Parts: sequence; structure tokens; C-alpha cells
Amino acid sequence: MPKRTIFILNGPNLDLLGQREPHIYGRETLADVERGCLSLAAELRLDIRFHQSNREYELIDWVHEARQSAAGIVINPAGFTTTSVALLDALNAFEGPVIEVHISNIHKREAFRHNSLVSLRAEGVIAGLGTDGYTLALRRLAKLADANPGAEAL
Ligand code: CA2
Repeated sequence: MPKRTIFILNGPNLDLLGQREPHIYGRETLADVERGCLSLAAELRLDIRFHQSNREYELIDWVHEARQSAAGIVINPAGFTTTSVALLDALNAFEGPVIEVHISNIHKREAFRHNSLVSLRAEGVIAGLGTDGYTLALRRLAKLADANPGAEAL
């Protein structure tokens, strides 16, 4: 059986994870998160592409790339969550399942963080479970791919 490819996309400022605001985002760095995802992916027979960018167009380009090669997307849109119609449009053009992850519980925070545009597209949303949200999202996507092997990407 071929491996299923999952894109894990991270939006602006997540490169600072573990370096500031540990009371909100914890002490793990994005490299730690990537390592955890890679380790679980091996167990789940997933092939992951892990990316972070501070540029909206790069995130959109990766979503376009995912259209050709991925069975699912995990995305933490960070500061683009409530503002990027362009990212939502790109995700709408992706056919597989999308899971939105937020490290913090956005609903317990300022009102401006609540209204996610990406949630209009996501099959599921995980918020407030810290960086565990990423691996939980991967487990869900592996389950969906197992249940729907015909939709497996190349
Ligand atoms: O909780 C999340 O994962 C967020 O997506 C993180 C975004 C924030 O704008 C969302 O409302 C919720 C912020 C990402 C910035 O990450 C930093 C991490 C450490 C230090 C500074 C910024």
C-alpha cells in the first residue's frame, strides 16, 4: 500500500513557538512539533510535508500543491484565521479533508480571534489542546484515509 501524503501548514509567527508567550503556546518549538508529527506519521503510514510561512501566498501555494499530491491538510492558519478569504478560497479548491488546529483555545481569548474563515471549510477544528492538536488531527486524517482508500493521493 502506498503512503498517504498529508500537508501540515503553519501560518505567521508560528516560527516563534517556544520562544515567547509560553503561558499561551507552551514551550515546545515548531521543530519539536514537526518531530512529533514525523514520529506518529511513521506509525500511521503517512508521509507528511510540514511547512511554516509568514507569507500568505506561500501558504496558498502549498494548498495548491496539496491538490495534486495530498490526501488531507492540517492547518494552523494563525493570524490569517479570521482574515484570509484567499486562503479559504484555496482550501475550497482542495478536495480532501481539512483539519484546522489552534494551539490555544481561541474561544477563550479575545473576540477578534473567534470568527475563523477557515472553519467554513474545515471538517474539524481542534483548539486549546496545545501542540497535541497536531497529532490528534493526523490520527483523524489517517482514519479518514483508511476508510476511503479510493481517495488516496499519489
Ligand atoms: O492558538 C493558535 O494556534 C493560534 O492560531 C496562534 C496564532 C493566533 O493569532 C491565533 O489566534 C491562535 C498566533 C501565532 C503566533 O505564535 C506565537 C507563538 C509563540 C510566540 C509568539 C507567537
